Amino acid sequence: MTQNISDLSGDAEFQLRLRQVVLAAQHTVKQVGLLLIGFDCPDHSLADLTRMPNFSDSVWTRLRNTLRDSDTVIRRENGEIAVLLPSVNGSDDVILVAKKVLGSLQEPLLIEGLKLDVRPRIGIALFPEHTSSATTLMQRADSALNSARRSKTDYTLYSHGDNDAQRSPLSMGQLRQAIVADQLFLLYQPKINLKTQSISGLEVLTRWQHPDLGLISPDEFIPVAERTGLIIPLTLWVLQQSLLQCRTWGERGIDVSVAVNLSMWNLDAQELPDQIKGLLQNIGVTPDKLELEMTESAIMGDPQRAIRTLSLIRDLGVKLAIDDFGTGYSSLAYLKKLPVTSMKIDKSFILNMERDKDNSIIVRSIIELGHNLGLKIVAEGVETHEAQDMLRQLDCDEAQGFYYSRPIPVDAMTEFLKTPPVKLTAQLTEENIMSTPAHGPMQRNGILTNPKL
Ligand code: G
Ligand code: G
Ligand code: MN
Repeated sequence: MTQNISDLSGDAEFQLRLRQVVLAAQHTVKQVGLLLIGFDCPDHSLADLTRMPNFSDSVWTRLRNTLRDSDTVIRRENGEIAVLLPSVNGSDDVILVAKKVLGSLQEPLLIEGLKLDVRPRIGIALFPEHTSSATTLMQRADSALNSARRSKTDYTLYSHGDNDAQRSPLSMGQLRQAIVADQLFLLYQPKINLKTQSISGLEVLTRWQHPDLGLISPDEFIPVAERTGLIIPLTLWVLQQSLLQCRTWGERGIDVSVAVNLSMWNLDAQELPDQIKGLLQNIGVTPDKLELEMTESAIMGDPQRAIRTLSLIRDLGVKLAIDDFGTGYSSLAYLKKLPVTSMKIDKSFILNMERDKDNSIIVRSIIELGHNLGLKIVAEGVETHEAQDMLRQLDCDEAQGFYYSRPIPVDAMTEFLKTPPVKLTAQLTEENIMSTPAHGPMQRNGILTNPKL
């Protein structure tokens, strides 16, 4: 089948072409390869440029010179570019093409007189290796592209383990709308000081109340926010709302700090320290009331840059925590250099530590390591009294988990922080907490009074 490179401009036409080549391949031992190319822009203020026609055109020209005439190229509305390889022997062939594509995009692209420094990421899926249906091939490539973006690798082959949530139909437009239309809201989950039994702070967790799809978890919308650049305004909104709430609590005599999650992209943004400083000043909250949490992988994406950004934030007096510790590919050399104040042990080690000896050994080692580095250690995913007791014995400083409270809305948290004790139970799900906002708190004046603690 020889045909000139088709510059198909609509997804519908692309699907048609896809069906053609899939039909043709079905009767041969050959496969169909799909490359989905996305562009990450280290300078987020320029990210919108990668969605402009000029940008697609430049990429287009580079690809035309690289690919075969029989390959189909399409510019997608979101600025991504899809390449269809109608007849390949297997993934090795497609990876070879992916490398050629990456090579052709190495020189910076000139857009509107600007040298645009972009990092192409490629998601790869094959028919019939990864799916037996033409219609889901694009979704597979999309999943693979998400993995490539998350792991900051140049290209990734679809793997059956890839999360379905990564194929979510959520769009940038919807998320942008959610931020302006107040569809996002915050939940709060307490951290407990294991020595004084008081609440040492609250983690802030964002939720999206979608008008049609209902409640959406951050596991679904944060990746969308990250790959569209919307994570920057989203995080600023979360910071602003959390600090406003912290101030309101302070005015009511409730002295509590808030911890906001950052993503890798936030650490790439050089203006973040100044923005945080501005928010603290304008809202009138002291820096010690704010903590920021980020995972090891968020830091290790570009450790030098992350250390620079984090140091500036730490200099403001804001506290910093490494989140989900133990799950990333941490480098002990960097760990020592990070200006962080605490370390949160990932819940996967805590959830079954009573039964799993390996996990309890890991937890013990992490606590020792963290303490040797002068860090405060927080255990996440504490669901039982036994886990709490073990952590106390291991000299862990703080704990967070369903044993104390699930993440709950602001009204419930306010009650929780100020009224008499009735322990929140793990049976309360987030959903029924939403419909029954006020319930029983377990502490007064910051001191837990439940005898089980
Ligand atoms: O609350 P839940 O367990 O569903 O959170 C799932 C994941 O989403 C966690 O890893 C949490 O850190 C992350 N998350 C929740 N809220 C935010 C947020 O506002 N910003 C970022 N970057 N991540 C968040
Ligand atoms: O990645 P991060 O640590 O930010 O994720 C925090 C999320 O972990 C919370 O929003 C909550 O949904 C989840 N979580 C908190 N405590 C527990 C717990 O005790 N058990 C389980 N399974 N999940 C928890
Ligand atoms: Mn966290």
